[in-house]
Amino acid sequence: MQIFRLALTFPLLAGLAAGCSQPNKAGADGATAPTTAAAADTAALAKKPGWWKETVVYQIYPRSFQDSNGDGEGDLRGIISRLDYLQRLGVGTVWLNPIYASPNDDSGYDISDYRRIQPAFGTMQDFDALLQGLHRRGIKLVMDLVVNHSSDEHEWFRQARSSRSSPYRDYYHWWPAERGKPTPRWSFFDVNSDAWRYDSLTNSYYLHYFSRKQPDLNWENPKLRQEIYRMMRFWLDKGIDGFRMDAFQFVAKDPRFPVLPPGYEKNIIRYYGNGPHLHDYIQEMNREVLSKYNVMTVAEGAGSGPTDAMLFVDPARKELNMAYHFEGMDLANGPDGYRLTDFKRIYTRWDSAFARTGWLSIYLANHDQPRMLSKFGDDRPAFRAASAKLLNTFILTMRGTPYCYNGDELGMSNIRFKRIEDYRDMETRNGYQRVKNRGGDLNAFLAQAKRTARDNGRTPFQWDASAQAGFSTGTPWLHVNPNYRAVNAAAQEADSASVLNHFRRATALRRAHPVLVHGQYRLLDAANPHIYAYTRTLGAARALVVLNFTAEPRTWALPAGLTPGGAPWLNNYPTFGPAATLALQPWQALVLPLR
Ligand code: TEU
Repeated sequence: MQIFRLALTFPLLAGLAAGCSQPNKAGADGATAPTTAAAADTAALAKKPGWWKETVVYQIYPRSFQDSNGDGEGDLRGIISRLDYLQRLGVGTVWLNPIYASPNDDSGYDISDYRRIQPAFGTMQDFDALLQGLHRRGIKLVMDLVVNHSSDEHEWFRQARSSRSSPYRDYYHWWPAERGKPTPRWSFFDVNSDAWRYDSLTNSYYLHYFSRKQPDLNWENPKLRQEIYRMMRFWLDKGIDGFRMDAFQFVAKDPRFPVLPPGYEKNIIRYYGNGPHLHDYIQEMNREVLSKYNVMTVAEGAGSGPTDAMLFVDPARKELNMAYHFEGMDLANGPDGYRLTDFKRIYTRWDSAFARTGWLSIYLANHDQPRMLSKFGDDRPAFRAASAKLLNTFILTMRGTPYCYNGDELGMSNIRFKRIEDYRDMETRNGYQRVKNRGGDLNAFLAQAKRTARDNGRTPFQWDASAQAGFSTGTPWLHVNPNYRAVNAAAQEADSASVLNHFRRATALRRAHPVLVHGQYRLLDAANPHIYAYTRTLGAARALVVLNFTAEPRTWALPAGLTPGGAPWLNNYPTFGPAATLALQPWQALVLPLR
């Protein structure tokens, strides 16, 4: 069998990989003008309508990315100091989790002032410098828009709760206590799972789908909607490039709060998503705000299936650009992992539903999830790098806009805290208390948290092998994963075969080949429990992706009619035997041009 060395047979990629590891010259803000091919490409793309289809989104969890002042929390100056790193990833868009003023009950998703920067993150000047630094490098910036709820410390809520006749009263949902107990509503985070909180000041309950400190805004009220549109224009006029719309499918509620059938909470998206007038609100927002800017909009969650999701993004309806679904995420939460055939079925079903129109996001993790590698790959040392590269190959070769969650380009893994005291996330802490209150099995809860808790994905970014992984000179707000000495960006910079450099090759490949962005997707060998194989086709351009989702070597016979047209475009092993039957290494990922 002939062995190809990727660097020898595919000089373009080898050259890109080498270029990637060369730091750019720093300018005044630690910032530079676009100097690399990657930056020139992304800058050109940024001007195109529909740029959001061709971009690669990199999600930054600001609290854990880079601390610049030693207070143990990441901040905007920290991100600014890493702009060259972002540029060399070859990503086109950064999505920032909330950086607005917030008492941080839910890590910034409880906003007390939508137009101010949380002091721990910096100032508005820092924000402007960040936006400028990104734009100088041809990278777009998308912000989180959290308008299903505000913080209970927002001025609107302070006013609203002060009296039943406050002009802000109708900015929120209230149930006067003289009507008796409200009809039950389930809460995601509440210690009693109760979404109604009694407030003695006005003898009323207020609604909070999330925590008690996150009262739900009343979208029925046109004044509230106008406030939100003004706030959106404030950020768009600053020059940001779009919004990721948090929990947006939940904003519309029937204010009569009808009784829901028993067990509704097990199917919460069906009952909380798609409330009355939801699409009227989005169309109004589109008319009054979004249509005036060349921006990207993505709804977090969009109904319970592809048909509902399409309503958000069918261009004819003039609503949003793309949806992201939870179905892929809901796999693999149990102790037994997931079946690859289910994974393939879900991604294939969503792809076919969006084959003619609409657009999807492709992601395997975010700040609400455990680490992609621990959940879908294999984080044992022998397979960590190969499986992380395979998962990144998947994200970057599917149809839809890829989202990479910071750290996944290095193969960061779950921290698996042993004690509840180590968790910072209120969801986990309240969940623990809930189980304790009902005398439940706390060990079972902790065992599950090791697999699924959100803090697994929120540990500080692993920059280098120095103290606290180079994240902070102080005490980090959440423990650093002890594996940082082996898994960190600096070590991977130096290794052309690292997960990081593989990621860079994959983003470069996607930029170079429109077939990987727009090409039609076709699943091969659907029943194969070990291999995920698919083709992408755009006119005469064709590519084959073959992913061995197991820790064992496997063989896979090329279906009749598929003939590789040269050396691999991407390969996470140095070996490739071009043959009618591919011999695949554990977690091998191949992208092959087809004749
Ligand atoms: O998440 C909304 C959401 O739908 C939750 O069910 C999410 O799936 C949950 O966090 C999983 O544990 C968004 C944000 O992404 C999340 O970080 C916030 O906590 C939440 O909204 C409230 O703002």
